[in-house]
Amino acid sequence: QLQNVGVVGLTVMGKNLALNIESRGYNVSVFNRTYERTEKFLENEAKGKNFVGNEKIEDFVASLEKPRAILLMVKAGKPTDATIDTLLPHLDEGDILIDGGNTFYKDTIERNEKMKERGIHFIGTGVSGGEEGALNGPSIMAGGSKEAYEHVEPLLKAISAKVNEEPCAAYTGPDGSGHYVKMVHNGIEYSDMQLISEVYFILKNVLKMSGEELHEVFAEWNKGELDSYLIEITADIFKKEDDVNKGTLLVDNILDTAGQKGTGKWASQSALDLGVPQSIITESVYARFISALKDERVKASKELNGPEAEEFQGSKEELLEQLRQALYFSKICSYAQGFAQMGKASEEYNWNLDYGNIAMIFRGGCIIRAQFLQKIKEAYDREPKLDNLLLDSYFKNIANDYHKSLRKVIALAIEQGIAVPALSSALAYYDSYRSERLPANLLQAQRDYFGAHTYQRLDKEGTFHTEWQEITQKTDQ
Ligand code: NBP
Repeated sequence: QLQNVGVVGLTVMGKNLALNIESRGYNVSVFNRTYERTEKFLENEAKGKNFVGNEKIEDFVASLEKPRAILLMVKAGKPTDATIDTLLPHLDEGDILIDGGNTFYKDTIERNEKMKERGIHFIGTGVSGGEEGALNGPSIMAGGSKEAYEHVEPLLKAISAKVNEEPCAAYTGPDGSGHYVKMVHNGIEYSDMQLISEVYFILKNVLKMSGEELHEVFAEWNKGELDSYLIEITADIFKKEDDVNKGTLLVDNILDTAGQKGTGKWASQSALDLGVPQSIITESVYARFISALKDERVKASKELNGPEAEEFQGSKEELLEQLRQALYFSKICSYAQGFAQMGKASEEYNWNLDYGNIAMIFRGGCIIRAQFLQKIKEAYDREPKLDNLLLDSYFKNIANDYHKSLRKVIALAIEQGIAVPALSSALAYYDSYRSERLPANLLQAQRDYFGAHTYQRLDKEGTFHTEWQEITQKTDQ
């Protein structure tokens, strides 16, 4: 009997996705470069289920019904190329390769081209939700051949997360679009986490909140506009006691040095390439970098002064509400940047991304899942060509009200010497975006002065250059 689907790569993600697929009624054939991994899988998690394991790649390919649908869950980069190279000689025209790894979108664009020449369909798929999501329902962002997508759509929808019974899996557009959307998702995940962490630090250091109080604040916030997975797990984290230092919280004993796998950085790099402002994600990446300078920071903390920490004199209730509003509004600014970035990429690569649909697939399974994604969907339903989320009626109302809280929170943090890079960059973005005039006129004058880069004028068409030195010399005389 031929198997319905093939899965290559049996570490955490591949194993869990394979189990997820099988649990939806598919027969699954599996392959892993190192055969012991396959054997272990078959002896343990897969025992008694509809799996077939293969030691040789040719047997694996031959075990699949045609057109073959093969999900690759191997390390991104060279391992993905190596896996494709071993598969290729055994594949037939019309077979479908789905790369579910965290692949750089430009690699997906290239592989898509190469596979097209060979008559193989290639689908670059963002899969979000980590280990748990892979097993029970991830968010799936598939880019590539539309025809092939339609063939595997029932499978991808079946294994994906569901929100109100709607699957969080969709076709994003051609070639690298799925992996691009996943990359921006990961960038947004960085900024969501950084914004929450900055607010936590104010709660802890200004309001001197205990773990129990922190838990209550986040649990309460999770019932309203901020309702999301990340706020929910943050509330949980403040309940976890430490097993080593009894009577303390685990979070207080964790080294304040953040790790990363690089996808947030990719999102920033792409924004720089496209020339779109992506300051909140970028500041969040930098915040991780500076956190990693722990030894230097410990030294510097003994050398460099900040303001004297003053006891907070204001109303705790008021500050709590300001922090909630600041967090929600900054989050909106971050999504406004993320969606604007996808808009620019869509133009650049002709992807024709559907932003409302993307918001819908982010609603379940993935790390940034949140109630407010429904609001983004509604915004794009109202105006599919929306320039910026902040201009939508719902988001505009929030912005026009909550920006005041964000200012108060940032001012407080500055007074107390607490770094809030992501919150600050959200406000700087907002204030820049809503400014009819910016000081770039002076920049243009400077550029024209030292480099004859020319400038345009407000009052007439054309390109101008001024001999600035002559003018200043004349004025000096
Ligand atoms: P890893 O990213 O650790 O990849 C391990 C797999 O890659 C193993 O099957 C390994 O085979 C195979 N592999 C390597 Br390494 N080099 C190879 C090569 N040269 N040729 C063939 N196979 C090779 O596993 P993971 O954490 O399960 O993630 C799988 C993919 O899913 C990655 O792209 C990851 O970025 C992505 N992803 C991960 C998460 C997450 O939360 N972990 C979430 C979403 C997406 P071996 O057993 O023979 O060494």
